Amino acid sequence: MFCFQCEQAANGGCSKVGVCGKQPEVAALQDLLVYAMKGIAFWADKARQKGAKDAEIDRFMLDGLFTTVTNVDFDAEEIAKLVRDAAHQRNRAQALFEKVNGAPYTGQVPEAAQPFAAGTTAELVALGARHGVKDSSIDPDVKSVQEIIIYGIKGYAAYAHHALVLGQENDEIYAYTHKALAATLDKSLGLMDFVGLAMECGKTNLTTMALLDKANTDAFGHPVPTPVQLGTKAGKAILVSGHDLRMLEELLKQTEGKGINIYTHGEMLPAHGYPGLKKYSHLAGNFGGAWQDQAKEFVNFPGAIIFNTNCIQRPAENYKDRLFTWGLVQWPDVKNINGMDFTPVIEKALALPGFEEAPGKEILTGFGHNAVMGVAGQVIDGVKSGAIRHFFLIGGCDGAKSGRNYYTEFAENVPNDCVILTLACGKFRFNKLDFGDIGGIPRLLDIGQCNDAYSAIQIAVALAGAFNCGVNDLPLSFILSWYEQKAVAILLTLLHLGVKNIKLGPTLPAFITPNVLNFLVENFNIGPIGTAEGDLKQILG
Ligand code: SF4
Ligand code: SF3
Repeated sequence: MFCFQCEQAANGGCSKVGVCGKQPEVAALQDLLVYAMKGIAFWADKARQKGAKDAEIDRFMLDGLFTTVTNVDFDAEEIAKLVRDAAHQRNRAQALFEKVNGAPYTGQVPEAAQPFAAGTTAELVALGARHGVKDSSIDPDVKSVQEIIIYGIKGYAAYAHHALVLGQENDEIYAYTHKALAATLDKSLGLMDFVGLAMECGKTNLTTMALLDKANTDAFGHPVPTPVQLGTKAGKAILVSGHDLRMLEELLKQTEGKGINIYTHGEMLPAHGYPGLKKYSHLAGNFGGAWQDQAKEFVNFPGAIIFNTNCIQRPAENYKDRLFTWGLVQWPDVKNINGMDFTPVIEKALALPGFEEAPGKEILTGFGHNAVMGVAGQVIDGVKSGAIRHFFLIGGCDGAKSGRNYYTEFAENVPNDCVILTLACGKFRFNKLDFGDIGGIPRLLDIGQCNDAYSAIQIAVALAGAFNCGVNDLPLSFILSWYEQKAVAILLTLLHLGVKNIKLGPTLPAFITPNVLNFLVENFNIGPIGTAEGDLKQILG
């Protein structure tokens, strides 16, 4: 195996077993799934160029790509099933093209787009081992940008999937996905073609985040600033981890009046801000810290636990029997809920002791674009009067590697006349600290999940409009942390929007070659994080 798609990648890439817990056969099957997706895309793109499309194929792409995101699916048999489905969808995509074309394709069909025998899991593992990420026939810089594109697509596939669960789709997303994946099979394309496609990937992720923002806010209303309880309520308990709000809503409905309290974990924290979710009085509070602390913390959760998206880790034996996964998230021997019937989770919670009453600290969430625009006048006046000197967007993923203390130190050292905007799970490094306020505006504004980078962009654009300048001219700095592929998608969006001077950490991606890094530095002045003190000094002068 060889995988270097996430920040945890060991010594430039995991080659024996994943630091995340991914076994070699799972890695081979995921590689084969991505390879098969390229093959489907080859035909689906050609069919689209002639005006034919197929919703089943389009949606299958989201499932297949989201499955390969870090910390989503560790179950070889489940991935093998998807590979078999992919062989079938490939055949359907070719048939779709031939039908609209009125004749078979006469050009050269790359190997990835040819039919393949979807045999036993062992046979698929062997096949997958031949189609890994390493490919010496491709120029390393081209390969680097191709991988950036593929990871960006994987990232927004997750967002598009959440939007689809809420019934919202956008054809632009499918069209770009097919075009870009098909392009990775086209040997006639060069480095700058892929650089263009990478920028378009950022644009497509912006479209996807906007779609998800619309899906979430149409369904649950715009988030409003909301205090979230970190203590516990007396009663049975279920912990929900992940990003999917629709799944949480369904669980809230099915547990109403049953004496079960629902707690959020990790990226579910911003759910408390949505009127359509906070109206449930048994949405009790937030439990634990960021995803990488789950094994240590879940042992102390006396109820059922369910993951609806990344990031699941190898479950410890002391909570595995009360752990569930939902949808595409899979861990071998952990019960998966496929669909919206949460009876097994509810029964498990009822059989467990639950919590005693123990009120705790409260933290604030719910500062989406709508809420922040509501106080835009105050914010603008604050900047004009000098009461607010600078904004820092300190956001992104969290992770287990050392070096992430930088983000805590940075937030702690931001001067009192500056506002911190935060989003995604990186906020758990500092969101329990007291930052106070500036004239009634909290100094720490939790914008939401990683996909709510859309809100951050809306806020930045509105500020730029108010001050009649570009986003790069605002007193605003981006201090980002990355871990998995959604962060790649968001980074591409910021680059697509022309955002410069981003500081990225805790380490730079292993899939970026020195030449590609130079390109990013020259064009966007993107740079690695240094020390919190040094970076603050450099930014604030
Ligand atoms: Fe390693 Fe990350 Fe790939 Fe897991 S997803 S195998 S930790 S690079
Ligand atoms: Fe976190 Fe996995 Fe990336 Fe949604 S939950 S940001 S790491």
